[in-house]
Amino acid sequence: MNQKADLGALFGAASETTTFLGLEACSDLDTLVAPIALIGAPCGTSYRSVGAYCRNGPDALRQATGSLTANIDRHDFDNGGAVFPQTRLRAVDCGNLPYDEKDGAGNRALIRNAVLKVLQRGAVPILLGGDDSVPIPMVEAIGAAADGRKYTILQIDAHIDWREIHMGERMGLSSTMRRASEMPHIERIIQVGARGIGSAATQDYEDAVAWGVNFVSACDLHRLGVEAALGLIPEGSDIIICIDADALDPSLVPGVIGRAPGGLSYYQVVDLIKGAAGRGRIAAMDFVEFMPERDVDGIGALTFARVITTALGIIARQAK
Ligand SMILES: [Mn+2]
Repeated sequence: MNQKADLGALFGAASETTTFLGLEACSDLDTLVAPIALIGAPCGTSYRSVGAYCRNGPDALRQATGSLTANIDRHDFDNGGAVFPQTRLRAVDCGNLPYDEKDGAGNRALIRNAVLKVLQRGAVPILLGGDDSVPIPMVEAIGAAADGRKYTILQIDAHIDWREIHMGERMGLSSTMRRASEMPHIERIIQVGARGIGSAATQDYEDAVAWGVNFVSACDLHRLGVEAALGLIPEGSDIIICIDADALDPSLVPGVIGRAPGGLSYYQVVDLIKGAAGRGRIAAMDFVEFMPERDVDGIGALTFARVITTALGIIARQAK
């Protein structure tokens, strides 16, 4: 039996939470009133060989915030004040979308419709994956709501996700940035953190460069700092930030299917999000590829949930 003392109990929190940070739940997107809406998307378009391997990601990330639910209004040094500086700026948690592992098209429609509703209600959608296929319908929904607006994608990921097709599937997690590049409302893509060997061939990388992607590899980021990436974001941009958990070093987030040494630190990721918000407006974010079954004693859930918490505070501050 585990007799370890629990931080939540020390803070006066219940050890279980059904929503991220114990935030208010919103079960009906048609009545959503909040500046930020979290949506769990356990499955998008999975490859048959591995299935919906991140389906437990959203709930594990919520559970990782259990110890903080009683002190969400305390000073958060990573946000320079309470996570949400005013009660009206609090995010709501819309729970998980239903899914059918064998019905990628159906899952994509559910994700697209949910994100579109959030945007129509004037909130910033925060998608919790699921694998890295779930941003494709999210980015599509932003296009449907774009009204002529153009967007910059800041992708933070160990892998570039530029395969045309993989295992017979065009809408899977290895093709996310190539599919985004084909959407007319995407005018710029900045990809940060690539390293090691992924599913991409050299030709895929060259296709991305030919499209106009700016790459800041993990190696370059460590050598040059986050400004190397932030300097590529024009002032006043509308920004979609796509974060794959494997962008972070596997010593910080072991709970991923493709651990890649040489990854980013917590503060490098935070400084990228803060820096992006300082240059433009964050329109949407996704946090994908967290796989609790591969985590080590909850360390990755803690770190990734902390990145999400900090991001919520950054977005709440731009909603003022
Ligand atoms: Mn990815």
